[in-house]
Parts: sequence; structure tokens; C-alpha cells
Amino acid sequence: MAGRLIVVSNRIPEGPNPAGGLVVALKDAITEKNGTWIGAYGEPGEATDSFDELEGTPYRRLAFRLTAEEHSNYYLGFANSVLWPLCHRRVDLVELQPEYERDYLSVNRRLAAMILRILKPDDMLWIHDYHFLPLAQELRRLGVSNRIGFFLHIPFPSHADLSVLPQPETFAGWLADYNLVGLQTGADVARCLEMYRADPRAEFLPDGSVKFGMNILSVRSFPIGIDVDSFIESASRSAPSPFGREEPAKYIIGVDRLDYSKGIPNRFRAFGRFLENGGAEKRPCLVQIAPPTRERVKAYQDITRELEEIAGSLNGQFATLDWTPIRYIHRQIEREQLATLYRRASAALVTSLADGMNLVAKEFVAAQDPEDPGVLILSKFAGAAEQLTEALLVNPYDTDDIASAIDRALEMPLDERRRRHAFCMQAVRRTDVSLWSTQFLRVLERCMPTLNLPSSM
Ligand code: ADQ
Repeated sequence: MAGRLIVVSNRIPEGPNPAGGLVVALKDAITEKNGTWIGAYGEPGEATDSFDELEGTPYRRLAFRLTAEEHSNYYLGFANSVLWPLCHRRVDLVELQPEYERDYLSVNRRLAAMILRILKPDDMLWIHDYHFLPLAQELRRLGVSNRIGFFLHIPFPSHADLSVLPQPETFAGWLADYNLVGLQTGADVARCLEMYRADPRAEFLPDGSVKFGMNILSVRSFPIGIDVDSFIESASRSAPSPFGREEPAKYIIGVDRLDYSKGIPNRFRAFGRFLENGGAEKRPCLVQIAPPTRERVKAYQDITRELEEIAGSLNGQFATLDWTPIRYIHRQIEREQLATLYRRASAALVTSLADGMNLVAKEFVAAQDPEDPGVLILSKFAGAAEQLTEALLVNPYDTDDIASAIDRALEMPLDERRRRHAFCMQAVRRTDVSLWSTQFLRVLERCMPTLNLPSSM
């Protein structure tokens, strides 16, 4: 491919070596293709109409700033109080406010105009996530016919949930101006195609792509993964215990952003049930690492309080002088420490109520000692369950199901642990993050180019 690669994501990678998964996934591709990364940066301030160029990376970084109002309405509002709950089956938490959608559209429009000024005819664009669903439509309105790919990191909403939006049909229109829409799983692709099947404007072509107006859209799954070798390397270094002298004899690990979609209260309750059912005699500890996010959104304040209450009450009920059942750490920790924590754990609990993929599940598998691996307990509603079918799959809404999986994980014989781990490890390798980005870009390059006419004015 001759053209450059332009990546757009919510936050621009900060500093020369940020550890985030997306940066690791795209750093090589973007550096090789003389690429540019576009994203928001800094604190809200003056609106910018042209990009600020940031120095210090092998690829070009162009940053834009949101105003305080845009941050409230576009980011905390439409993106995180409408689209996030909608895509995570929490329509009860959707907050519809006209100014949210207004600013969501205007930020995307402004960004499209800024991108137009730096775009060359053979550049390829890769847009990431729900913050930018209408970006291709805005670019097409400006006459852009470059190939544009989109990847949705979170679950694709069901047709029924979409009807919560005041104009549900806009969703199909937004996506229809991309050439390729990448989703995490086969189930996401099925929901997306169900949306187009119900839309009279869409027509299915024999190869399964969707014709919508003048555009032809491909919808495919590209399950995201981790940088497997570097994670194995971090985990197998003989690092000192992150607990110092306070390491529990046996512990189960949970690592999540503090988000209601991750099912952490259900996990705590199930751990309580396991303790009640006789598990307390084994004195295991649940180590939960959950840094806060989106603290200005009420649903996030509510879950923070709820978790503190459950953890406090279970510790009150079961703790002894030398054993605290739940250790709840409310902050970010270093990646190296995280790898060591995973490796020393007897099991991991991933109990998302809905989750695009869940990289913690893959990190935990990669971090294990294959000779004596820990057991992954995984929600069947996390995208990762489509690949990690030999994890102990649980229904996160069923407290008893999770409680008995905890018991089973802690009692599992070594040969069964090895067998399940080897299977999961193969799946983790098959979805290594470098393959993920290479495959997406290869398919995007082969997509039919767009005629220079917007499909949905
Ligand atoms: P997230 O919802 O952020 O991502 P996840 O896939 O689990 O969820 O990734 C979280 C990352 O943050 C992991 O790499 C994890 O190690 C790290 N992390 C979490 N808590 C941490 C802590 N306390 N300290 C340090 N690191 C921590 C969204 C979607 C997911 C999808 C990803 C990638 O919601 O479903 O898998 O994007 O597409």
C-alpha cells in the first residue's frame, strides 16, 4: 500500500512508550506506513480548529482539544451515558439529552473538517470506537472517498436495544459510510447484520456485504488480543511478590476498570456465597484491582459505593485477625506487577455482564506457568468466551454458578488445569494483537473503494 495510515482514537497515545493495548497493536503498522495518530489530549479548554502536533514518537501525532461543554456532552454524555450503556445492555442507564447528541455530531463534524485538511488521496483511515460512529459520514459529506475502516471495541447493540435511541435508523446510516466495520465476535457481526436486515435501505450482496446507498460495506469479526510474547516475558521474570510480606497463601484475582459492565458486585456476592458454602475454611482471598473511571457519571459513583458496601460487609462477616477475604484496591497498577499478580494467582474471575472482548482474560492465560497454571473463570457474555471455550464459563447473573466455579477452580486437578490452559493459550496466540491489526488492514485494503457520494444525507 502506497498511502499513509491515519488512525483516530479517543485519546492520543501519551509519551513515547505508552503501555495501552491499542498503541502496542498499531505502533508497528503506523510507523511502517508513515502514519499519523489523531486523538484528543489534555484537559478541556479552548476548542481547536486545527491539530496540535506532538513530538517524541516514531509516528506523527496530531491532537485536538475538547471544550468543557463538549467534554460533558459529547464524551461523558452521548458517548458514555448513551452509547456505552446501550451497547452493554443497560438501556435503563441511558440518559437521553438533546445537547448530548448535538455535541456528539458537532465534534465529529469539526474533526472531519480538520482531517480533510491533512488528508491525501491515497491515505487509508482507521477509526476506533463508539466516540466516532458518524465520522465517516461527516468525511463523505466533505467529498472524501478514501478507504475508511472502523473498529468497535465494545459489543454491538441488539436491535431491540437500539430502538431506545430517538432515531434508531441513524446508527445504520452512520456505519454505512465505512468500507469495513470490524467487530469483536461472530455474535456482534450477527447483531450488526440483523440491524441491516431490518433496514429497507440496505441490500445484501451475494458475498455477504451490505449495499447501502452508493456504498458497499463489509462487516467482519476481528477478535482483538494481547502482545502475547511480551506478556509472557513480563510474567515469567522472577519478580518479587507485589504483596511484600503480606501475600495471601491462595488468592483469586480480579482486574477491571471500575465499570458497571464488568459485573464486579455479582462477583463479590458470588465470592460471599462460596465462603458461606464452606469455602471460608480454605481461607482464599479475592484480590480485586479496580481503578476508577468516568467518575463524573452518576452510574459510576453508584457502583463505587455499592462495591465498598459489599466488600465491607463480607469482610465484616468473615475476616479473622490473620485473614481478610476481600482485598479491594481502588487504583491503577504497573503492568509488570499486574503480570506477576496474575501468575501467582490460583484463579481469575472475569464476570462481565457484557464485554467486547476482555483482555484481562487473555493476559491472565498468557501469564500462567504452563506446568502449574491457574484457572480462568470467564463470563459467557465476554467476547473472549467465543475463543476461550475451555475456561470455566459462567453466567454472571447466577450467583450460585459463579460460587461453584470458584470451588471447582480451587479444587481442579493439575492435569485438567494444564489441559484447559494449553487450549486457552492456543486461542490467545491465534488472536495475538499484531495479527489483529495486520488482518484488519489487509481486508480494508481489499475493500471496494467508495464512490464520492454520501449514502445517507
Ligand atoms: P476495557 O473495557 O478497558 O476495553 P479490557 O479489555 O479488560 O477492558 O482491557 C483493560 C486493560 O486495562 C487491560 O489491558 C488491563 O490489564 C488494563 N487494566 C485494567 N485495570 C487495571 C489496573 N488496575 N491496573 C493496570 N492495568 C489495568 C475495551 C472493551 C473491551 C475490549 C478492549 C479492547 O470494553 O471489551 O477487550 O476495549 O478492544
